[in-house]
Amino acid sequence: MKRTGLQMTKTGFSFRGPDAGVHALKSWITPDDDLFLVTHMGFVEIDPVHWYLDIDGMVGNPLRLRLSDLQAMPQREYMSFHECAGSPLAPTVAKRRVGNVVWKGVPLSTVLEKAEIHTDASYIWTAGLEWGEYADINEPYQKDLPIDKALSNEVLLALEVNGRPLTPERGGPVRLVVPGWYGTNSVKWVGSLRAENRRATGAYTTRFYNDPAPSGMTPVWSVAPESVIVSPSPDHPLEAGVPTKIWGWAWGDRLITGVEISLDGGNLWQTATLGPRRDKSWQRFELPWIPTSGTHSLLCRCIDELGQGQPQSDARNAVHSVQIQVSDGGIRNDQTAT
Ligand SMILES: Nc1nc2c(c(=O)[nH]1)N[C@H]1C(S)=C(S)[C@@H](COP(=O)(O)O)O[C@H]1N2
Ligand SMILES: [Mo]
Repeated sequence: MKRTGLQMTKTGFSFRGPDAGVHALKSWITPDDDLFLVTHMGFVEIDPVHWYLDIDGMVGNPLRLRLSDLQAMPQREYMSFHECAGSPLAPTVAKRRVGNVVWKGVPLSTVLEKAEIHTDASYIWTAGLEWGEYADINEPYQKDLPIDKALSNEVLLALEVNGRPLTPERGGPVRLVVPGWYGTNSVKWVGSLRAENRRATGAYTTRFYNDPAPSGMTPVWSVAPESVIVSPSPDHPLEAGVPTKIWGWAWGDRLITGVEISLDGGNLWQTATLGPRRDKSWQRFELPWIPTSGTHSLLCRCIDELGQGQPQSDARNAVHSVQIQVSDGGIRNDQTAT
């Protein structure tokens, strides 16, 4: 049964992101205009007055919370990178849909405690309120979280991003946010939570967003270490002999402890300077560079505190490379002199 106050404004899969890709991501906090948007079935607009969240399943105290109920609860802010895992139909293609934002909302744990979840509940199932088709299926966007992650203090029922209420396209009035995990887990337009003792049964957890692993399938949850070169970008001309720097962002569920840059397509690697992390934000890296003329293939790769790195290719977090043309300073000067 559909709720009242809901309207699909666009149907079908949709992706929006900056034209310049990762080269647009110049600021520490990504403004909404540069932050990618993804939806599988379309965008839904929800009248905030009609929105509510049902919490049931293995709970002692089933709840229905309205927006005003959530707004009256203590909220917290949490800074986190936000990254899409890419298409579930092509999971080894690196899409680099990423940003870094400050979410604000009610910790999911607060609501789960109020609902008195049973001690033997091991998963929280969540579902979005939109409807429609994706691939060849027609079912709600249902995801799940193991109870440990669901109760961790960074998982939020978010009402705001970067100091503003969530827009309808961003999943407003309320979305789930699961910092450190791929975007697919952060259910937009969230309308229900269920405590269960097994994994969710919908296509978005059983068929999509599972990676093949030696032990069977692994859910697409924790974000693997990844890094991108923001600058220089291919369309920004550089001049030989003029000092510049190579810089970008590195992130992952775990703290990034090292970034290396190659100037020669991956033969030799140099250690970049790496900045701090706040909450689960991305981290800035940079390396000074005095380019020589010609074409250069710049690469970056990172490693996290567990020693995990990035595959060279065929992975959503494969090593990022940028081809840069460097003009001969002398010729350039002659030209400008005429
Ligand atoms: N209800 C709902 N939530 C959803 C999705 C969706 O299609 N429906 N897409 C997921 C995916 S794959 C990603 S990457 C993020 C994107 O969030 P954003 O559009 O705010 O960047 O939302 C996730 N939450
Ligand atoms: Mo995604």
